[in-house]
Amino acid sequence: MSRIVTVGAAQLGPIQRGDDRASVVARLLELLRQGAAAGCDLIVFPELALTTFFPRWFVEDITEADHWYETAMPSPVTAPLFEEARRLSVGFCLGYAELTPDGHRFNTQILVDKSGGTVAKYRKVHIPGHEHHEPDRPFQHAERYYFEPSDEGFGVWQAFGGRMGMMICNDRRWPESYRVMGLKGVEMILCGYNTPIHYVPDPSQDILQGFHNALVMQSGAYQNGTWVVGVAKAGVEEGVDSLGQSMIVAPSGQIVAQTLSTDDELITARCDLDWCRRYKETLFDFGRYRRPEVYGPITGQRGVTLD
Ligand code: CDT
Repeated sequence: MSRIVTVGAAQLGPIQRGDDRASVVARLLELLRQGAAAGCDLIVFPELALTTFFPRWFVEDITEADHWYETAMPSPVTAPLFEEARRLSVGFCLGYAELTPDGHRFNTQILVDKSGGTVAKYRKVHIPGHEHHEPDRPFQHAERYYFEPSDEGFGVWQAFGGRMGMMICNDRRWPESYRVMGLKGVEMILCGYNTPIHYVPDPSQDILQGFHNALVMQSGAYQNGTWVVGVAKAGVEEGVDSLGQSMIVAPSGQIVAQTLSTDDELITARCDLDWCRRYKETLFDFGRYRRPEVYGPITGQRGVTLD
């Protein structure tokens, strides 16, 4: 048996502070059309794909940052994406900053089907960086100021002929993200990211950014028998160099496609969702081999305890 989803990882190059939404949507539309021409069922865009990565600046009054957030999706400026998706019969996954009517701020990703309808919304669970202004840093990573962590957790949705999951950037470094979705039978995880090369708290990690990016997604794919599609906003954005290396990873943990540039670039792969069974029904047959009775600390505590 085979169940094929042809997926496109639509990496974006940098979005500068002065770039307006309309110009970014035009770039997304171009990638969407390239993907449709390549026979894609689904195009995955990065985290915060409509704007520059604004948490690199701090504002005293958070409402001064309201213009970076979307209050509706679709909105007049993003509606052409939904309309083009319907016209071309291709789905997409899009990351953006969400400001809810009651004033909550989330780092959000939506999954849209081939008719332009929203299948699901995911709000980022693991929020990295810091909550206060740190003036000595060369740039801020104040995601914890701009976004609250979602308590809704990780969902898996029936779409595109399979079981689709979503996570956002820092979520991909945590095995719990994959495993929660693995326990819901996920077959393809969609993940946008913005990863600065320079890790301010420990610069010795800078040279390892590409290695760590591949390490976490390849192991998450393998250990849960799922496809993983990781998509960067890459390149030098407002002076901050960000990792590219967007990739499509098979349930074996093998990388089947990877970007070569740090610009707008589409890579595609023909993903057979039935390949997931090779791992889910053998080495990682959860029902047969897992031992939840000894995993209690994973959900019972947050930090490390020493006896
Ligand atoms: N966007 C995002 O989550 N980026 C983080 C940066 C590392 S911590 C400042 C990441 O995990 O790639």
